[in-house]
Formats: sequence, structure tokens, C-alpha cells
Amino acid sequence: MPLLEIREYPDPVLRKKALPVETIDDGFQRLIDDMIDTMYAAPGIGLAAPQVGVLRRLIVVDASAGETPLPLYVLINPEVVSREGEQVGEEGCLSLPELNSDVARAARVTVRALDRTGTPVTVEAEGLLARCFQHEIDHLDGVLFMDKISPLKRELYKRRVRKALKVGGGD
Ligand code: GNR
Ligand code: NI
Repeated sequence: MPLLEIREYPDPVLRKKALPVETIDDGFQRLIDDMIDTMYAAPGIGLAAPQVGVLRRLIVVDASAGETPLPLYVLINPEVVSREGEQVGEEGCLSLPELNSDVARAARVTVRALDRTGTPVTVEAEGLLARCFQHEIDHLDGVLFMDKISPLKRELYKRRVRKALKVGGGD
């Protein structure tokens, strides 16, 4: 199945708000499968549709780490319905190459969504999985983790990207 092109900052599509999914048809099932393949190939632990240029509210997440297997989540129109506590931990993003930084997030979240069959599901998460859900749902609102780091780090990163685009052309 074809891998999708992952859009990188400063691609404007990453800053737009994604629309709710209204129809889960065959084309949409294909998009889900292609996003799953793209996430694993990257490799990443999550992927949001805007990262592949699709402004719809769809995320895929597999936060399995080494010994600890977790389910693959496909969540349509996901919403954080409750959050508790705080955790600070390092994040990366496939759309922000070479940026890694600590981000403060809720420690635990409850997410309501539809699964790929359109069935309502409620998922409770903590730790890395909770972090990843928050990161992916932010993408659906045009929010990137660079918005949540220190202003100094953010400005240094923006400058680095601008410079790389100037000399390298970036296609
Ligand atoms: O692969 C990814 N790793 C990650 C690590 C910590 C917090 C969030 C993430 S998500 C990221 C893939 C990605 O960019 N998803 O949007
Ligand atoms: Ni990301």
C-alpha cells in the first residue's frame, strides 16, 4: 500500500483546523490503512491526517514501546473529555524534523471518538499513550508541539528551518 508524504513545518496545511469526518466510506478506509503504513514506516508512534495533507479529524496511534505491546488505535473525531494531573516528557514530531523537547501535558486523559467502523469508543490513557493522544489531537487543531516549548528553543528552531530552506531549497 502506498506510503503518504509527511508534510513538514512550515507547510501551511499543518496550521489549519481539520473538519469532522462525516462519511466513513471505502476511500476513507484506504486513507486509514495508508496512514497506518506511513506511521510504521516513518517510524512514528502516531500520525494525524493533516500531517499527510488531509484536513479531516482522524488519528492513528501505536505507542507500543519495546516489551510493552499496546493496541493500534484508529480514532475518528477524537475529543479529550477529561484530563488529570501533569507530566513533562520529551516529544518529537514527524512534521518537525530534528526537534526534540520537553512538553508539559496532562498525565491522564479520557478520549471519546469513533473507531474505524463508526462505533463510539472511550479510551482512558496515561503516560506516553496519553501524551501521544494529546499531541495528535493538537494536530487536528493546527497546534504543533513547538508552540508548547520555551520561546527561545522555538525561535532557534524556526531560524534553523528558515536557514535550511534557504540553502537547501527543500524541494
Ligand atoms: O513518533 C512520534 N513520537 C512522539 C513522541 C512523544 C510524543 C509524541 C510523539 S508523536 C510522534 C509522531 C508524530 O509526529 N505524530 O504527530
Ligand atoms: Ni506530530
